[in-house]
Amino acid sequence: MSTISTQGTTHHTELAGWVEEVAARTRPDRVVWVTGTDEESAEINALLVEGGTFVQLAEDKKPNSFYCASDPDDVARVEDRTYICSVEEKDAGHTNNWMDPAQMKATLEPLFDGCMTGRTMYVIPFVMGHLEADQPMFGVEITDSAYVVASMRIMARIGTPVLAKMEELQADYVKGLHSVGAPLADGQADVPWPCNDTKYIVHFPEERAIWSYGSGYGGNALLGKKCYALRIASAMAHDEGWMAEHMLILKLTNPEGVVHYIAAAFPSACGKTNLAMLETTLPGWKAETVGDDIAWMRFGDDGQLYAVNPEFGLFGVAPGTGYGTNPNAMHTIERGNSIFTNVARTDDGDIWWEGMTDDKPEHLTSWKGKDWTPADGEAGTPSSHPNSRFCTPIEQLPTLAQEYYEPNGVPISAILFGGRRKTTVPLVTEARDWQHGTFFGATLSSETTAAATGAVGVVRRDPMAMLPFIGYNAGDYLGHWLDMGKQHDESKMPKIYLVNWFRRDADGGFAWPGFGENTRVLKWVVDRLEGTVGADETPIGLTPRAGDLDVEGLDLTDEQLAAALAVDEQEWRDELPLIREWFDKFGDALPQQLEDELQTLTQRLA
Ligand code: GTP
Ligand code: SPV
Ligand code: MN
Repeated sequence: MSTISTQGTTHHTELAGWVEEVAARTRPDRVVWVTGTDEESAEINALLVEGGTFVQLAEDKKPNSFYCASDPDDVARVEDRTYICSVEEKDAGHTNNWMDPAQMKATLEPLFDGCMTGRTMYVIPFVMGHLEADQPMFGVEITDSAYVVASMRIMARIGTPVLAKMEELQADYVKGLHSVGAPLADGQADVPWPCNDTKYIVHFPEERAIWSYGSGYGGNALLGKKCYALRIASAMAHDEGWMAEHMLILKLTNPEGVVHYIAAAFPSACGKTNLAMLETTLPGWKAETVGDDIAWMRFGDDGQLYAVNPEFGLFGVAPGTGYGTNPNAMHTIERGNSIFTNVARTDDGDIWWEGMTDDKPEHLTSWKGKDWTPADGEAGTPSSHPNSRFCTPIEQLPTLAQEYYEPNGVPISAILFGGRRKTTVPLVTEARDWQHGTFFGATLSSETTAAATGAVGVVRRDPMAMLPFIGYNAGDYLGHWLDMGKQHDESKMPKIYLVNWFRRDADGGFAWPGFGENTRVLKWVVDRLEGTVGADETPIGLTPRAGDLDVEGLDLTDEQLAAALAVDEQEWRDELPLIREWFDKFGDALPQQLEDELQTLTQRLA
């Protein structure tokens, strides 16, 4: 007998009404209330296999794990189709697409009319963060994609226990409505990855609601992640005095046993997951993971900033993840229970992607379903899409810190901002104070990656790595960062650093080995927090003194080290007009303190 329940209902009156209203509009064949049990999950995975969406991997390779290929036109977040529909246009200002909410709904309602015909409508109650939190952060995603159900079960805490708590509290929740936008006529056969050429990823921040149409992919469709935990939550955080940030959370213990929790904001596909599960390369140093993508941070009664990871799974960039670069991610997926999207398949029922192993398999089936050999790779056709992803339970991570389970989170002592810059930005720079650190974040820049559709490798400003995720006015967002420092005891605020693992040397290679060797940069940060090392004053901030960055045992020439660490004043003078141009976008909305910081930087470089 099926454990998939079409008989579900809820004692949460308002939710019952919303589900009914959505079903009346979208007209699915059946409605399923997702319970989150193992039996239900097995049935949904079996349905996905039967429908050709999933291919089950060999049990002895990756138990209970599935391969999936998306439509080739539905492989990443679609930033140009993503909207913040605040009531007032100014409240979405400077960086977001905006449309009047009534006009947007008038545009979307005809698309949603009957859009689930021939399909099952799933109702997924979920909570971001802990169900035991003082104020659990509930959401409900309604979706017509079984792939989304399978992925949401990994990425968030879902199902019956969540719904029970929502009912008990008659709780407020974020409403997430998602459709792939591919209704099926009577007798029409489905395709493995239904989606629509027309895509809309729409947020109504005042209503705390999300409407997503036309895409089945990750950040477009798993509405708990970027749509709720960053865009909607950042708007909540602005109203309520906390922070929702695109940050990993790392627990670092030094050889003396002193623990520091470090958060880091890097744009998409710029190294958060890797740093979050780093294998230290210095004796006696231990790194553990609290989060790899999103941090919700609130002030504790002691005046310190505490961070929780609201997610339950990892949705990581596959290519470049391997035993050499990120063994902990590899051990996590080996335990199974994972979904791999747009990677390649081996002939023996496993998966592979560029960078997983040094040796390339002799034959693969590429993410496009074609025969693939290393010769294709050499000719420039990778086996896996550059934004292919593994989706895996965070509890399988061998380095998961016990504090992941702490509902109030961990006190953050340092925040790193970083991006991909071939030039200009040195390996590590410390901000003089919170305001200067906010300037680091506000001017953060990075070369674009495959995590979003559009050109790759173009330098753009990405404030706090949140450019695609700020759910309100970006000038107000920068002001909120400054306020967080002003309203609290600066001595208890995290120290802020700017880092760059991606600078190139004269030969065009990476100047810094990165990955595990980033331990050395973290050690310098911790030494600074502990007050055991000094720093050089430069025009851009405080940098390591010769000898303070531990490079013992590193295979690095003096030239390479200098290339990684140097503050090149001419490069920074060239950067000034770019920062000016970025700040000019904000007009009067740019906080004066950031204008002051730009003046200070300009004078220091004169
Ligand atoms: P999202 O999940 O999109 O937010 O990405 P992320 O910030 O978590 O990035 P991730 O850690 O998945 O890394 C993205 C890519 O950068 C991968 O291909 C990594 O191999 C590569 N990468 C990560 N850290 C380093 C590093 O220290 N040096 C170099 N050269 N590459 C790195
Ligand atoms: C990102 O792009 O920052 C991701 C992947 O973490 S997605 O969930 O698609 O947003
Ligand atoms: Mn991310």
